[in-house]
Amino acid sequence: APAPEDDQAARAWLARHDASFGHFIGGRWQAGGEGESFTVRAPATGEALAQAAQGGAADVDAAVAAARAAQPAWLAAGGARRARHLYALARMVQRHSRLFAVLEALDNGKPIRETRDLDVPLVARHFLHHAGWAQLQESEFGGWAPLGVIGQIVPWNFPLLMLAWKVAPAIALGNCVVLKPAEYTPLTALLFAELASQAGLPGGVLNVVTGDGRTGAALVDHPDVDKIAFTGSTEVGRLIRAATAGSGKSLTLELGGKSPFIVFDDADLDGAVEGVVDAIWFNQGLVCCAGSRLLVQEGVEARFIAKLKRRMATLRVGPSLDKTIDMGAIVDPIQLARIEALVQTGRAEGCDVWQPAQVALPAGGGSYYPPTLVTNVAPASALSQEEIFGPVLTAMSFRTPDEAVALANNTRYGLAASVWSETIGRALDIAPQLACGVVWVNATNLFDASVGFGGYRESGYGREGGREGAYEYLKPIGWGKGALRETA
Ligand code: TXE
Repeated sequence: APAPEDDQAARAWLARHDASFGHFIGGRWQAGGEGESFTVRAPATGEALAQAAQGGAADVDAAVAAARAAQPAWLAAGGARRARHLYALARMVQRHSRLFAVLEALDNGKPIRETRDLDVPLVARHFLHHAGWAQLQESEFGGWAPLGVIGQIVPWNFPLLMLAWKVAPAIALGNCVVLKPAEYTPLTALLFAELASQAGLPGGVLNVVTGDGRTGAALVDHPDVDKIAFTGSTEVGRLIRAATAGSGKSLTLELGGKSPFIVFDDADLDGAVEGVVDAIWFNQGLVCCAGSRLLVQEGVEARFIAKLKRRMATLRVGPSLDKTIDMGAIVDPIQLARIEALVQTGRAEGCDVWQPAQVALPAGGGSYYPPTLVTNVAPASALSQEEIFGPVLTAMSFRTPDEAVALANNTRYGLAASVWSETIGRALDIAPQLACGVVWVNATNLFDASVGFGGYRESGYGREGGREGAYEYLKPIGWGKGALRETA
């Protein structure tokens, strides 16, 4: 077997900090005010990687104050100078890409191939893209001002990439940020903040406070935060919406999904099988827009399912630093238990659950779940309706395009969809009938910093990326107020 990816640099970084981290506030490390901490583990083995500080109200307050203090000068620096900082951040990520990729794989459990080839390059791309918007801010958004101090709460499935999606547009347009990474995966955000500071980002522009939902709630409730941008579960999104109602804070929510993957009888079936692999077994299915509901046209259903099962049997599940694996570990035993419980519910409801006998799970203390196909699922059943957030695909068939649309839209979510057909007219006819923010045709899980991403219905609202995403961090300048310097 090939040697696993070398993790020496990541281990050295952890050792340099004695595997113990405070918050990164105002351009420097600060011990957590209340002394409480939590253990960060490697999902691949269960090994303890580090202790991180459980942020309390005082830590959040210090971070918000640092962001507030830094914001006038950051805005006054102007778009061209901010662009230079964002270019420097992109170059910093590229220069340390291996360290970021290894640390992310260790902390999250996802395959190193994915962090190396997708997460980290996309992070750099986000800073490069938004450097462009900073450069154009005065000409393109002349009537708009930044919001001020932004609280950003991100999940554990793409820790560093979600940082980039949120931090890049916010700071490009003259805001300052307090970011709270997810408690399972705080390490790459801390590394990013430290290296950003070394790359010349002024203190207070980006502050990182670690901790669990209590820390997130303190950030949401802080009176001097102008906007909350959240990615995570629909349940927590609902709490945050209630908590910010009437507060005057802006809010964007990127929440769960149950995205359909629709295969017509004239699709390139082999291509569509590879599409399914990318849709639901990429990142172990821990993807908000995962194509978790397969809808296949009746005439090709049996053939397609047979091909899919053959392909599933070749998937390799293993530890994140093994370069040959297709799927890594589930981020935490709690999330693994959630997946197991939902599949168990499916069994109890009479669904057929299939897992390839050929796929072995690594022994030891890691959290693993095999690629799973569920058939014989009723449209109203839990497995059809609930976000499983794991490597579990449910499959159903349809007869007509109208039936495909009805099944696809039969969910409380509305994030993404994927349509497979060799008849482009048919695909383009279906796409606008799907109630979701993104539709891919003969493709899936494609992201770019220039394209607004976000959902409808219980998948949340607001867009991230591109021009639409930029407006989420701006407000129209009131009558009689000065130009971009209004909030300074
Ligand atoms: O998410 P949470 P969890 C879904 C997925 C998963 C389920 C639960 O279905 O099974 O959510 O995962 C912070 N105020 N997704 O419990 O709790 C938390 O600390 C403010 C979909 O891990 O939503 C973390 O930083 N913040 C998803 C972030 O919210 C709070 C990605 C997300 O965690 C908070 C993750 C509170 N009251 C899970 N409570 C996606 N759409 O990509 C928690 N947090």
